[in-house]
Amino acid sequence: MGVLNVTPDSFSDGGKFFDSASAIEQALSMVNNGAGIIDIGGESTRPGASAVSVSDELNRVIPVIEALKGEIDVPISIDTSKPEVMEQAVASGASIINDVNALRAKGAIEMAAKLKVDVCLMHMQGNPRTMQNNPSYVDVVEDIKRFFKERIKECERAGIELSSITLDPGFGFGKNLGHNVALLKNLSEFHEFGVSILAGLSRKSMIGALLGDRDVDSRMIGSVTAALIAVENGADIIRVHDVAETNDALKVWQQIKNFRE
Ligand code: 7PJ
Repeated sequence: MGVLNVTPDSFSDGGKFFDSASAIEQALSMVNNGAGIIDIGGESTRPGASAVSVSDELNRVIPVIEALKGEIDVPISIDTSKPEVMEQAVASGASIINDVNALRAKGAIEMAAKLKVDVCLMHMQGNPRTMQNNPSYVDVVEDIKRFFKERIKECERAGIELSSITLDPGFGFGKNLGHNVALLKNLSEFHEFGVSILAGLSRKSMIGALLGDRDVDSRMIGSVTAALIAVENGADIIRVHDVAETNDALKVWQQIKNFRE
């Protein structure tokens, strides 16, 4: 899954792809480099980010989805928590809802059920504004499993089938470095729900921390390494900014793994 942020303030590439023309160029390049999904987001969810209105979010993402629709042959996912944005994005050509709020916003679960598209339910403790203020868990893996169990139950009650759900532990969303590392090491545990697992580690602060306070522009190799570990530990989908580099690493890893002497 290649990340396409159409926001002026995303932490890693904010502003770079804000106009539709460059967003389209970036999406095409990610597809050519092997992306199997393009994830479009119009609201930055980085720690401390401010909220975006429905109309601003729509104005950012809809023209890009419309322009991409006929140009790329991979699914488009919409990174949003707002039911109104889900509805218009799907009407414009998106076929996956990627919600960092796991369909907890008012009306979101009903909207996703009505639209009958695949959904990614991500775990977040707190909200983007405050989530990094002392996140705490009894047992991060078990606590998030309990959250997923509850959300899956709610989804099924609303008419969303298990087979259309993907789960994501939400690296960096209300987690300290220890929580993030524990989740990555134990990622395969989330397979107990029998659905796909998505991991988003690309350029996140945990990579910066593991590299000794490395700034966001110099986290590519660290991110590729973490992506590879996620796949080794059972991730089915990885959400990345650096599609070509991640794809190279996965190709080498996979061929060596499958090599028969
Ligand atoms: C994630 C996301 C993630 C899913 C963002 C960033 C911050 N969606 N949207 N998983 N992160 N499913 O790009 O680092 O980790 S926005």
